[in-house]
Amino acid sequence: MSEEPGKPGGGKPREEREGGVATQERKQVERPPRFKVVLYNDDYTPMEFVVALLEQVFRRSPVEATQLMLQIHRGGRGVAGVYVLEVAETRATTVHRLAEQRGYPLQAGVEPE
Ligand code: TYC
Repeated sequence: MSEEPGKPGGGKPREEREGGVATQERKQVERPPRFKVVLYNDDYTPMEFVVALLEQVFRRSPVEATQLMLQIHRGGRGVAGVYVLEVAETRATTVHRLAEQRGYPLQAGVEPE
């Protein structure tokens, strides 16, 4: 007997098609994909501003924030934090908003982990 997949109400119930309880159990243990918020170096944003931003937006300690800022300053880019997509995008947007308010060209991007 055929299953008629396109027909509403036809075929097997969703739970059965997708493997029932097994699907739900697998979903519970799967980690959602994570995304890096990457900060880029530039020649104009003050070091103190980047350190303060890493402390306040990315919850880094003063020592961590200073070390990370220097790493970005020397290496061109660095990972400020790793989050689920919505949080990563919100933090990158916050970086742009705070930098723009002060007239700094600081750039942040979001990329898959
Ligand atoms: N290069 C900047 C300076 O010398 C400091 C800086 C560090 C800027 C990190 C951006 O993501 C950055 N003032």
